[in-house]
Amino acid sequence: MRLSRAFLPTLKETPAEAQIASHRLMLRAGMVRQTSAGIYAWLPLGWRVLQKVAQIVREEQDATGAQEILMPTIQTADLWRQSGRYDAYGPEMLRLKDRHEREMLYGPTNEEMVTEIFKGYAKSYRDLPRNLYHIQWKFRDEVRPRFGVMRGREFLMKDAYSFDLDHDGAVRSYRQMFVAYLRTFARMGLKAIPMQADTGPIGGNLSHEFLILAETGESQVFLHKDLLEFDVLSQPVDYGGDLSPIVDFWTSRYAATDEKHDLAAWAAIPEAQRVSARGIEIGHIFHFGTRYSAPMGLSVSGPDGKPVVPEMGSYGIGVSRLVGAIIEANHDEAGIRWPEAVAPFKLAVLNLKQGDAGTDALAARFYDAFAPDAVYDDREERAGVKFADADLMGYPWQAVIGPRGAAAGKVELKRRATGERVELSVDDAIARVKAG
Ligand code: P5A
Repeated sequence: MRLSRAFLPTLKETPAEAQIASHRLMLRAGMVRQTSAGIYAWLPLGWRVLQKVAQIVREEQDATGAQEILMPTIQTADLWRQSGRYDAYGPEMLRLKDRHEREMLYGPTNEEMVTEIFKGYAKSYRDLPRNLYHIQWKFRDEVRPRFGVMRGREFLMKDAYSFDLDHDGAVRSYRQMFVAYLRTFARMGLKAIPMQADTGPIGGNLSHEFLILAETGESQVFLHKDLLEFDVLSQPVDYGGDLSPIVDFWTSRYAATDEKHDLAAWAAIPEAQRVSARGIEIGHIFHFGTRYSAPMGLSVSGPDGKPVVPEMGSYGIGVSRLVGAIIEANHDEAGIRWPEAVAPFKLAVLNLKQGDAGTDALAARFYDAFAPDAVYDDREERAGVKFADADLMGYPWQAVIGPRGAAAGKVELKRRATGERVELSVDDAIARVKAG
C-alpha cells in the first residue's frame, strides 16, 4: 500500500470523547469512525486488523472440529417466543417490524436460531456431537455504549454452539472450547484468564469469562499469580484426547470476578501469590444443558431408540472488542505496538527523501519484498511526520531509508515493540524482518 494513494487517514487532535487509550488511538490512527452512538465504520487499517483477529479465532475453532456457518442478523420474534426470551430480554434488544407488521429483531445472540436450524436435520444420536459457529454482527442497545469498540451497540462476535447426547459429552465440548480460547488469545499475544462467572440472560449453570488484565477494564478480578505464567502454546493439544493437563491447571487455581469472589478462598491464598486487578472480558462460555433444546422441541433418537434432548453450550468471543483490548495491552505514548500476528501490515517503509533517485529505488525494492503486507510512505512529507505516523499506526517494523544510507546500500530497521534500531545492508535487513 503506497500511502500517497491510500485512504489511511489520521487525526492530529485527540478526540475529546475518547476516555481510554485504545479508543483514542483507534480514532487517531483512523481505524474506525463512529457513525452513531456505539456504532462504527471500520476503515482500511481497522478492517485489516479485525479480519486478522477473526482469522485466528476461525483457525482455532476449526482445529476443534467446529464448523463455520453464517446465520442472518435479522431474526423473528416468534423464534424467541419459543424459548421464552422475547419478553425477558428487555430494552437491550432492537425490535423491528417488517412491511407486513411482523415482529422482527436484530440478533443480540443466536441460541434460538441455531437450535431451530439444527432441529431441521438432527435425527439420531449419530448426528451428535456437533459444534456450529459463525462470526457475525450483533446488536445490543447498551445503556452506556462507551470506550469505542469495547462496548459498542453493534459489534462483531464469534458465537459457537455445541450439541451433545449427554452431560459428559457436553462437558467435553465445553472443555474443548476452553482450551481453544486459551490458544486463540495467546496467539494474539494476550494473557487471558478464565474465571468462573454468572450466566445472566444466556442461562445455565457452568460458565467461564475470559479476561485480560488492564487498568481500564470494567471488572475487578482476583487471581492466583501462577495463572499469569502458564504458556498454553507450548502444550500439546489433542482435542480428541485428554484435555485435563491444561483445563485442570486453570480450574484448580483461584480466579474470579467480583461477582463470584469468595473471600474465604481468597484469604487462604498466601498474600504474595494474590493478584487483584482490573480486567476486560473478551470471551464468555456457557453450558446450559437443555435450556433451549427442550422448549424448542429439539430431540433425537438415542442408541436405545428412545428420544433424547441434546445438551447444549454456547461460546462467545468479542471479535471487535478484541481489537480494542489488544491495543489496551500494547501501546505507549507514541501509539500502537501491534503484536505481529494481528498487525495491519508487518512493515512500514519510510522514504525520507521522496524524489531522490537513490532513496526511491531502495525504498521501492524494500517495499516489493514485503508487499502486500507492507505500507510504503512515499508521501511528500517531512521525516518527522513519517516517523510519528508509523509509530502511531504501530507497524511491528519500520525500514527507514535516507539519502546517506541509500548511498551506502544501508537501511535502518526499527522494531516498534522495543524501540531497538539497527543499520543493516538491504539484504540483511530484508532477511531480519522476514525472520520475525
Ligand atoms: C455466548 C455466545 C453470549 O452472547 N451467546 C452466544 C453467548 N455471551 S456474551 O458474554 O453475552 O457475549 C460474548 C462476548 O461478546 C463480547 N461483547 C461485546 N463486545 C462489544 N460490545 C458489546 N456491547 C459487547 N457485549 C458482549 C464480549 O467479549 C463477550 O465476552
